[in-house]
Amino acid sequence: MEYDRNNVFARILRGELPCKKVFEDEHALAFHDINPLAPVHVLVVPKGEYVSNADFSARAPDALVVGFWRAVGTTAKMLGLEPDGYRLVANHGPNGGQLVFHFHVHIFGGRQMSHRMG
Ligand code: DGP
Repeated sequence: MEYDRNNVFARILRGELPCKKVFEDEHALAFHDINPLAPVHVLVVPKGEYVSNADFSARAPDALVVGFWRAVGTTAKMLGLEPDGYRLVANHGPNGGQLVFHFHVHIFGGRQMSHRMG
C-alpha cells in the first residue's frame, strides 16, 4: 500500500490537527488516543512516511528505528507506567485491525490487561 500523506497521523505530525501531546523528539511524537481503550492509552508515531511495521522496519534509517523505540520507552516511563507495567500493540494491515496507515505503537496501561492477546 502506498503512503497517504493526508492520513490523520501525518496531519497531526504537521500540526494541522491538534493532539494531547505526551512526548516529542526528532524521531517520534507520542499523544493520547482519541478513543481510549484503557485508563492510559497513548500512541507513538515515528516521524517519517511509513505505512506499517513492515514498511518502517524495512526502510527507516537505523537511527530512526532506535530513536523511535527509545521514544516508546521514554513515553511509558513519563506516563508513570514503569512499576506496574503496560502493554504495547502495533496493528498491521486488515487482519491486524489497522485503521490508520501511518505506523504507530499503542501503549496501554493503568489497569490489568484482560486478554493474553487477540
Ligand atoms: P489502529 O490503526 O487500529 O492501530 O488504531 C488507530 C487509533 O488511532 C485508534 O485507536 C483511534 C486513534 N485515532 C484515530 N484518529 C485519531 C485522531 O484524530 N487523534 C487521535 N489522538 N487519535 C486518533
